[in-house]
Amino acid sequence: MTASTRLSDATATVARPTSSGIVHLGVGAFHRAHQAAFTYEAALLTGETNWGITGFTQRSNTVVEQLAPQDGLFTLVQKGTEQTTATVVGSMLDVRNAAADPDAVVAAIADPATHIVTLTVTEKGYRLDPASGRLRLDDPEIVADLSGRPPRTVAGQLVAGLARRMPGDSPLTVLCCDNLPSNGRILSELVHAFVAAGGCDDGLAEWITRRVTFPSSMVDRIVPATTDDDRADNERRTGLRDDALVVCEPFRQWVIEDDFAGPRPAWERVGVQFVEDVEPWETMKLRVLNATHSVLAYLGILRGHSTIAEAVGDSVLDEICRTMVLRDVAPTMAGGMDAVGYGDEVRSRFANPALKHTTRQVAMDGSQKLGPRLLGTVRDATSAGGSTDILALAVGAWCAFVLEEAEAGRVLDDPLSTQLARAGSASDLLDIDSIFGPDLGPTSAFGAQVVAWTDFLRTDSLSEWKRVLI
Ligand code: CS2
Repeated sequence: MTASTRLSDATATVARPTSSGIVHLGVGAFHRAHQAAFTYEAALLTGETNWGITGFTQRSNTVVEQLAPQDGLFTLVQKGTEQTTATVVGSMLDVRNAAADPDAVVAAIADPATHIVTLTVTEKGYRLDPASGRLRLDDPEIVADLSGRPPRTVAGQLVAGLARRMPGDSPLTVLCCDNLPSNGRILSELVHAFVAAGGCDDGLAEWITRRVTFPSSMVDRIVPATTDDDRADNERRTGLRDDALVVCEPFRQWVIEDDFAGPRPAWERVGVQFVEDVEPWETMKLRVLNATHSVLAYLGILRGHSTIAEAVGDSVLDEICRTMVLRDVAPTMAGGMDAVGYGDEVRSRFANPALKHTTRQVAMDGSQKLGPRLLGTVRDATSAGGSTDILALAVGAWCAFVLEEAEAGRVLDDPLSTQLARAGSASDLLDIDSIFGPDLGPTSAFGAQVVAWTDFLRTDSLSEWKRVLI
């Protein structure tokens, strides 16, 4: 065997499904380490062969180039603090680029053999106004899809696929797996908003209401970007080259609202939880795990830490995160939810040094992440008369990061990068309505706290940081 023999059906003995009951939009590393792995294990247990996945990337061809020559196979490397394990996942049957072949995605959604469409397109992929959670009907790509071109946006693809599916009347479950609050409801509203704006409904909205479900779900697994070192280690170990390899932590969780329009894999047999109302889970994950992650990313970068593990190992930052959950987040949480205990568990997962999850990876797309992770809590805490001080520090950390990146001449990895680069102060940033809404702007009480923290973070020396906690 030569060093460059590639992982594929010809070189690995891996059980494969025979048809795709699932279409997935957004085949990034997270999907492969999460839904694809759960689905593969469930199919292995039951022997059902129709739970293959046909995946679509939305723009980049990289994932297609990585997976297609490997017949969709990829290695999942789970890095624990002490132990690393690796398995090959066989559920991806086909991977295509939706931008290059827009009709393929419409046809796959319409195919009656497809029972479930899952999505991980990231927060920005939905083209929502972050403050209101509504589809941005003035987004140029949405406008272009509405004018009837082959669809390129998620809303356009789903609606075109559903319209083509309607004559066969076969039900469908559309399962959002992105980090958004009430993600099923948001996606359902987005689809209906697109249908209404299209102006030629022909009974589609009514059919969708009757035959299509949008369960909410909470997904969790830390999946850092794969590095060349990860791929080289694997090649040394197995003798096979795997360009599609994915690295993740051992922990994984998936909680789904039990609202399926048709059949689904036996996910409950591999640890997936089905519940009546997923909202308490989603809220806790977003406001504790993802919020802590973002705080560690922005403050971590300001303190010179390149990984999340380094940032949480910095006792000042660890303490800030613990205090944020205890003082500002936990009091807003529904009774029965142990936000403080969950926060402690989360920080010990973040401390896993094997993961090397970079602060810059978590810092990207801040304009889309602040709302679901921090600002909802700010609103709840404010109306209950609770503390928002450390939440303001968290938002101040984002402001300081954005301002310092602009000063250093670096372009932000954020869909609002142009607008953000024009801001000269925290007040300018707080003035962006699509992020902060009309209520959390620079003249609000919260805005004043954010401005004060941003000034502190940009002027005070490292030793002064201890003051933060007093
Ligand atoms: C992270 C998440 O990149 C980010 O913003 O906070 O991707 C996080 O790793 C996952 O939600 C964990 O489930």
